[in-house]
Amino acid sequence: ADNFEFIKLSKTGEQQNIGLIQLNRPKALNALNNGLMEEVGKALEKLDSDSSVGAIVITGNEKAFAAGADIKEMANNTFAQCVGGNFLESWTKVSSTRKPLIAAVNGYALGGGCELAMMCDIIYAGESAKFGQPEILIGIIPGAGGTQRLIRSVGKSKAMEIVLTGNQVNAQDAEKMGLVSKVFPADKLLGETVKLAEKIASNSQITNAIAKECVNVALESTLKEGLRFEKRMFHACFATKDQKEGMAAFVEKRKAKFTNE
Ligand code: CO8
Repeated sequence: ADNFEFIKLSKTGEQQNIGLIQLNRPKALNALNNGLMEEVGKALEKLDSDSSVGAIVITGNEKAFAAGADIKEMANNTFAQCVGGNFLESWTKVSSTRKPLIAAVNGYALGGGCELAMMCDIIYAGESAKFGQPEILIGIIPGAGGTQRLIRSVGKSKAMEIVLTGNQVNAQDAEKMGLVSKVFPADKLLGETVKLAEKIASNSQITNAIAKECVNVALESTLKEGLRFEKRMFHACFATKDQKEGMAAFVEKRKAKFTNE
C-alpha cells in the first residue's frame, strides 16, 4: 500500500478506471509544501503508467483545493537555496502527465493552488470555489505558471488584474472568463468530475494522449507549427488498431471496443 502523508490516492468510477488524488492537509488548507508536491508527483507517475487508469482527477476538500504554496515553509528561503535546490521542480510532473487530468476545485484555489489547477487539462468548480494569485500581497509573484497560463485562458486584462491585485475570483466569474469549464453545487462536484473523467476514459488511451499533446502544442508554439504537428498526428492515428475499431464500430452501428493499441 502507498504510504502517503499529505495526499490520498485511490481508484474510483464504475470500472475503477479513474485515478483520484485527494490533497489531504486540511488543517493548513492544503498548503502545498515540498513533501505534498513530491507525493503528487509520485502518485501521478504511478497512475500515468497504470494501464487500467484512463483519466485522473485531483481534488481537495470543501474548504480548500489548495490555499497556495506553503508560506511558512518558504518564508526564509534564500535565492541561493531556491536556485540550488531547484525550488518548484517537482511541480513539473503535473504538467508532463500524459493521461487526461481534471481538477475538481471546491473552496480556495489560491497562488500555487490556482496554478496547480491550471496545470490540469480541465477545471470543474464548486459554487463556493475561489481562485486567485495573491502572491503580490506577500512580496512575491506567481512562480508555477500564474503569469503564463492564466493569460492564455482569460486574456491580458483579466490576468493582469488578478496578478496585480491579488483579488479572488468566484466560481461564476471564473466560468464566465473561461478559467473553469463548469460549476456545480459543492456536494455534486466530485461526482460530476468523475463522470467527466469516465466519459474521457471510455476513449482509446492512445488517442486521448495524442489529442492532449496536440492541444498543448497550441499553447507552446506558433499556429503554423501547431497545425503541422496536428496534421501529422492525425495521420498517425491511422496506424492504430483503435482507429480501425472506432470506424468499424461506426459502420456496423455498434459501440467501439478500444484496446489501446
Ligand atoms: N501556507 C501555509 N499555511 C497556510 C496557507 C499557506 N499558503 N494558507 C493557509 N494556511 C494555514 C494558516 O496559516 C492557518 O494555520 P494555523 O491554524 O496554524 O494558523 C490554517 O491554514 C487556516 O488558515 P486561516 O486561519 O488563514 O483560514 P481563513 O479561513 O481565515 O483564511 C485564506 C483563508 C484566505 C485562504 C488564508 O488562509 C490565506 O490568505 N492564505 C494564504 C493564501 C496565499 O497567500 N496563497 C499564496 C501563497 S504563495 C504561492 O502560492 C506561491 C506560488 C509559487 C509557486 C509554488 C511554490 C511552491
